[in-house]
Amino acid sequence: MSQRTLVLLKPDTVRRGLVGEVLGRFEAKGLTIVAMDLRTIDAELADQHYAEHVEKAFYPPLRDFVTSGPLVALVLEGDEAIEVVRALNGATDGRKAAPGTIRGDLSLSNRENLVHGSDSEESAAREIKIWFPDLP
Ligand code: RTP
Ligand code: MG
Repeated sequence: MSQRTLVLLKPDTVRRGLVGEVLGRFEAKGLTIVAMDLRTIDAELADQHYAEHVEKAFYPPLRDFVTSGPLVALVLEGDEAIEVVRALNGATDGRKAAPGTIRGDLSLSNRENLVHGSDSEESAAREIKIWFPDLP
């Protein structure tokens, strides 16, 4: 079933010059870019995006990180795109993520883990509306 998912190439991806590398993996997999934008977000948008995490202890440093510089927000589309993107991203903690995944190959951090991918159809719909309210 074709799905859309919200993906972020977080500020560490941009700072480290890995946008091409990471985006290339999604493109090579066969996913289609249907929206893409480089932007620096404020705390309000971070709080909206991470609504499920705002009360958690790890959230304040996460908010500082995601607002620390430009990131690339995109919507990817394809068959089972939500699960496929999460598989390509790998486990949350880059130190534990399997080799072959984006985080497993390129991140050594539990916070600065390069990418975000929506975790369900409900999350994808909610997040796409937050980041790309005008996308048809
Ligand atoms: P994401 O939402 O970014 O795709 O990542 P995820 O589902 O694998 O992980 P999630 O549990 O949703 O956590 C969101 C982001 O918060 C940072 N994090 N820091 N204990 C910590 O310090 C901690 N745990 C999570 C990561 O940047 C994670 O991607
Ligand atoms: Mg998550």
